[in-house]
Order: sequence, then C-alpha cells, then structure tokens
Amino acid sequence: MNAPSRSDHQPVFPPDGVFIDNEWRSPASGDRLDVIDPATGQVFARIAAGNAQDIDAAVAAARRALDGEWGRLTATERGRILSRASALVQEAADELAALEARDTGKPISQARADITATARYLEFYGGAADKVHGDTIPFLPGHFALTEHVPHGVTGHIIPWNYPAQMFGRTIAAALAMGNACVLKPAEDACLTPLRLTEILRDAGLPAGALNCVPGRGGEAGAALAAHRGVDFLSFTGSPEVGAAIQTAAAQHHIGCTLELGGKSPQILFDDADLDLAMPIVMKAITQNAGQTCSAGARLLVQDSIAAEVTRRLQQDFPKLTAGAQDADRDLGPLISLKQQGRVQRFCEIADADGIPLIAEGRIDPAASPDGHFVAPRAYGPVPRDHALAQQEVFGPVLSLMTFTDEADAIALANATDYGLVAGVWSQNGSRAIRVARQIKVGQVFVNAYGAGGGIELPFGGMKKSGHGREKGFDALYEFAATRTMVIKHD
Ligand code: TXE
Repeated sequence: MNAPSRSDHQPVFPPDGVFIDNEWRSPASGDRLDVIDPATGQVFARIAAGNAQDIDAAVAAARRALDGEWGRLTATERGRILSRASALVQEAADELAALEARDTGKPISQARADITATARYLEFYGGAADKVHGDTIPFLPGHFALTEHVPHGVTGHIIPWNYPAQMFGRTIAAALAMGNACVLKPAEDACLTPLRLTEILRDAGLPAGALNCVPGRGGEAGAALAAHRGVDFLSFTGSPEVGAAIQTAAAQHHIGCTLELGGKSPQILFDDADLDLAMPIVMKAITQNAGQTCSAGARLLVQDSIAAEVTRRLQQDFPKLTAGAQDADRDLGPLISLKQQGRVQRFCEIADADGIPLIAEGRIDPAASPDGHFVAPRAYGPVPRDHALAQQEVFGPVLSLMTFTDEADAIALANATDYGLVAGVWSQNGSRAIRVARQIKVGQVFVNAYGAGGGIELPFGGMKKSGHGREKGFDALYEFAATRTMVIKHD
C-alpha cells in the first residue's frame, strides 16, 4: 500500500462515505475522522463520520431489503452469496491483510491469519445457512406442533477495533445467513477492512440494503444505532461500560442483544503440566495482537511447586519478544491508540509503584517509530489476588503470574474475577484437567490447548461480566433468529 504523507490526507481506502443501499454516500454531517497508523502515529486516511441521520437512512434501507429482494431469497441463495464472498475475500487477501495491518498496527502475518479467518467465517455461515431447521414436537392428540427459526429483522452490529475483519465475519455472516438485514457501526479506531468487506459482499451479489455500514463515533453513530426503534436486535462487542449502555438501550425498546465484553482469562498450570507444550502457547495468548484480545490469557495461575521453573522460563522467553511495525512482522505490534497505550502504561506504573516484581520484559524494536503506540511486553508476579493486575482487563501484553496450592485453590482463583470468558487448564492427569475445567465459570475452556486457531466452529461468549449470548459456530445462528412455534389442529 502507498503511504501518503501526513499533509496530503488522501484516502487510500475507503471512498469517502457511508455505505447504504449498496452505494457510497456522503455522510449527512459532512464530518470526517482521521485514520491513524498505530506504528507511526501518522494520519494516513480519512473516513466519513456518520451520525444519527445516516443511521436512520441505513435502518430504512435494511427494512426495505427485508421487504424486497433480500427477504425473498431462499436460505440456499443467501448461503451462496456468503460462499462467493468468502472466495472474493481469499482473492483479495493480500490487499485486505495490508489494510488490516496498516489500520490496526498488527504484524502482517497476524493480519493475514485474520483475513483467512474472515474468509472462513463467510464459508462456514454460507454453508450453514440452509442447515438450520426446526423441530416437530409430540403434543396433544389431534395436534401437529413444529418450530421454525425466523430472522429478527433489522440487526444492529457494533464492533471494536482489535479484530475488525474477523469481527465482521463473525457477526455479519451469521446474521445474514439467517436472513436478517444488517446495519454495521465499526469502530472509529479501525474500520477500513469492515468497509472494504461490505463492498465485497455487494460484489458477491448481496442485494441492496441487506448490509449497510456507517462508520462514526461511538457516542454518535453507535448510540443512535443502539437506540433506533427500527432495529430488532443488537450485537455488541466492546467494553463492559458501553455494553451496559447497549443493554439499557435494547431494554428501552424491548429487543434482545448479545454482549461480548472481554475478560481476564486464566491459564492454569498444574505441577504435571507439559511445560514444553504449554509455555509457547501461554506466551502467544498474551502477546497475540499485543494483548488486545478479549480472550487473552492474562492470568497465569501456577501451582506453587513449579512456580520457580515457570518464572525461569518466562525470564528466558520474554526478553526475546520484540514489538515492531507491521511490515517488520515482529512478535507483536503497537497498541491501537495513544489512549490504549496510556491505559497499559498506567497499569504498569501502578504495578511498579505497588512493588509487584517484574519477572521479565521484552523490548521495542529500535527501528520502530518513536511516535508509534508501542509498549514492551511484560510479565509480573507474584501478583496479589486483589490487585488491579489480577482483576482488571489491561488489554495489553502484560501477564500476571499468581500461585495456587491445590486443585480447590486453583478453581477458586480462576473464578475470582468478575469476568468469565475463556480458561486454559494444563495437566497430564486427564481426570483432574476435566474436573477442574468443568468448574470454571467461563464460556469456553481449553484443556492442554488455548485458543486453538480461532475456532470458527466453536460457540464463544461470556459468563458474568464478560457478557451473554454466543457468537461463532451454530449457536450464533440461533442468536440471530427467534423460534416460532406453530400448532396445527387436525381431525
Ligand atoms: O471500547 P468501546 P474502547 C475493552 C478493553 C479496552 C476497553 C476500552 O478493556 O481497553 O474496552 O476500549 C462503540 N453507544 N474492550 O474504548 O468504547 C465504539 O465506537 C454505542 C474489549 O475502544 O466499548 C466501538 O465501535 N456504541 C473488547 C465499540 O463501541 C458505542 C474490544 C467498542 O468501543 C458507544 C474492545 C456508545 N455510547 C474493547 N461508545 C472485546 N470484548 O474484545 C462506544 N461505542
């Protein structure tokens, strides 16, 4: 991708507008947002800042699509469009990965993996579209009872900046597969691939209005979408604070929502864990996407007797980690924004001030721009159980090591945060691993593995403060539909 200088402000992508009814339109307000390269802090494009008026137009277009061509397609025809879009995403993989890397700062190889996953979401939900069916239910004599899964109607989608392309695939492909018409509000900090993917769906044959994309600020376009009376269901991924506002808005007009609100996920290492297998995955789970991952393995819970060995391995491995610019393809990139960089640095300052031992630290590539939003990855420990580093989502490459004594203590510690998204259990004693895994209050738990390549097929979502509802897998399809029961009386 070309790199225009800060002064010329020429958009590399996208066209300057909001995407409604399969075309780009000028935003109602004429307002624009800068797009900043996180590795340099430089503005490299501008995007439209949509507002309530644009959201209004997008919701109206979605409603027309449901009443028109889109609403008349069969499930198989919907699926074929998604499958075609998957093929187009694969064809455009280099362009999309470059866009994703530039916009989010992530290393180019991670961006490529994200685009592969995005294509896979479209493929999975394309194939699944006509495989969702209801039941027939034994009922009263002389009655025939059955169910079908009907789309909600217009679905509103608010996604974050950490995995824009994957989030698009995850939420939009599932909603479209079920026959909803979507209005997407991507994050102001990174929304270029969602805008480009929206175009790709049009190119794959999606009828006008079935997918509309309005970039803009959360407090304006996002809030307007959440509050819009024409929206029938909301899907949100982001912070717990905004998640609560989304749920409140949904409650105001009595619609449902799914919320994915992050985590403080534990990796539990028992004394018989295979550390050669576990440690590289433990490292990846906190450094992938510079720790800006809802399922980051942020808490490393270690049985007392192996704490010294695990600490030794962290001291050996962490200093080898380097944060660098996208094309340098280091272990991790910069954080998305100055705001997020400041947030992570504040957590580290608090830990340092409170005297929490710094176990090890990685480094920032000396070739990296001083204006990039870089932080060096760090491991702290032992971290007291009530400390901010043990309880709050840092959303950066900061690992908190804590120790436990036995199985009961491990379970108590794993459950001792407000969050409940993902957990990893590492033990060569199969019974113990499964016993423990089943007592952790999370939506997804791995045994002798973690993350497992994204798992498009695997239902994913939170318990507790991590939110509710499920994305991924078939579960997501049922979130984007309501069950209608029909009872037919016969002689
Ligand atoms: O999130 P926001 P931020 C967590 C993570 C991070 C913190 C803050 O801990 O450090 O949240 O990140 C839109 N009405 N996660 O400030 O504000 C916004 O435009 C409607 C975890 O970036 O929640 C964006 O599209 N929408 C998480 C989306 O909400 C609003 C991923 C997320 O932004 C809005 C991201 C409003 N009033 C952050 N205000 C995960 N679960 O993976 C903002 N938005």
